[in-house]
Amino acid sequence: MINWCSYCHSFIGEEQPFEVLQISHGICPRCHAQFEEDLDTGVDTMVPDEAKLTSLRKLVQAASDSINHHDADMDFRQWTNAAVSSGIRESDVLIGLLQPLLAHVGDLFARGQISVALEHKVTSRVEDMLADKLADLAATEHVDMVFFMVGGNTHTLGPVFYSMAMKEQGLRGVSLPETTSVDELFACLDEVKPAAVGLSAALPDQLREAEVIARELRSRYPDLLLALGGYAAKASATDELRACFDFVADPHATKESLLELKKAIHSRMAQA
Ligand code: B12
Ligand SMILES: [Zn+2]
Repeated sequence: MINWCSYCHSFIGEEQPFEVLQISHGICPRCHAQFEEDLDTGVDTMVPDEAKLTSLRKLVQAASDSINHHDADMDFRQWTNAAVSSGIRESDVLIGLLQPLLAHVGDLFARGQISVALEHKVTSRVEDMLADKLADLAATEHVDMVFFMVGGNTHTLGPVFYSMAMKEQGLRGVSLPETTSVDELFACLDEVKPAAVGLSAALPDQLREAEVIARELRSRYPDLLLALGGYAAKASATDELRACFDFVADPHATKESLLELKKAIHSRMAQA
């Protein structure tokens, strides 16, 4: 289930059962604070926008219908623009609509309900849509976090989505290509000197490799903030692995994890 705020229509987070691609409505922390203030003042300023709720549901329905009907020709750019023009923040569209949609596609494929061709077509349509955003992300000089794809992890959309959400928080993330070696990562860190490095792992083997890289990073760059993320990061990480990192992102709670990361990066910068 995907939880959205009924009042301001921002994405709150994913909740169990994660595999159900449906909108559930709650209240975000900011609107909750306003709600409490209204109780104190006796003036009710909070009005849920039914039309927006309906349009959000329609967007999710249109995407899931097209996938369930084995139609890979969906125009994600138009779909994203429709959501943004209805007042939804772009990073919310990505992590609150597209990410659960891609997970749904992965589940359908794992259950044998869609072909690998359809899965790949949907993914490449999302990649195409993000091509212009990547150019946009590359436009700033300063880098807060360098993403490294562990063990050739090809799930490159993850760090791109995350970097777009970081951008809205005033942080800049840059991903290295999945073919980058560990030595090239070190060379990049020496040159760019970011506050943080983020290892992205989607598969269990990649997690094991992440642990080895994290130990090496810790001894070479003791001041660098070490982050771990990706599909496998939260659910399959052992305590021993987590202890090698300063921060482990939860793929179902990107928004919360991002605020935590922002705090960690800022405190690291203040110490430097
Ligand atoms: C699209 C996709 C692919 C595409 C990726 C294209 C691309 N350019 O990204 C392709 C086709 C290449 C692919 C390949 C494979 N895939 Co795949 N893939 C998916 C799918 C359907 C969606 C992934 C996605 O893009 N999600 C959207 C993004 C935004 O989410 P995300 O990656 O989790 O990233 C978010 C967070 O995790 C976080 N994040 C990510 N990295 C980092 C790093 C840091 C530091 C931080 C802070 C945060 C962070 O930021 C993002 C924003 O919230 C998933 C299904 C699923 N449930 O996720 C399967 C899935 C991940 N794939 C899977 C598998 C098995 C594979 C293959 C092994 C298949 C094969 N046999 O070849 C290969 C792996 C190749 C490799 N060496 O890595 C499995 C993994 C199961 C497991 N853990 O063991 C899944 C879960 C499918 C399934 N249900 O079986 N895949
Ligand atoms: Zn709200």
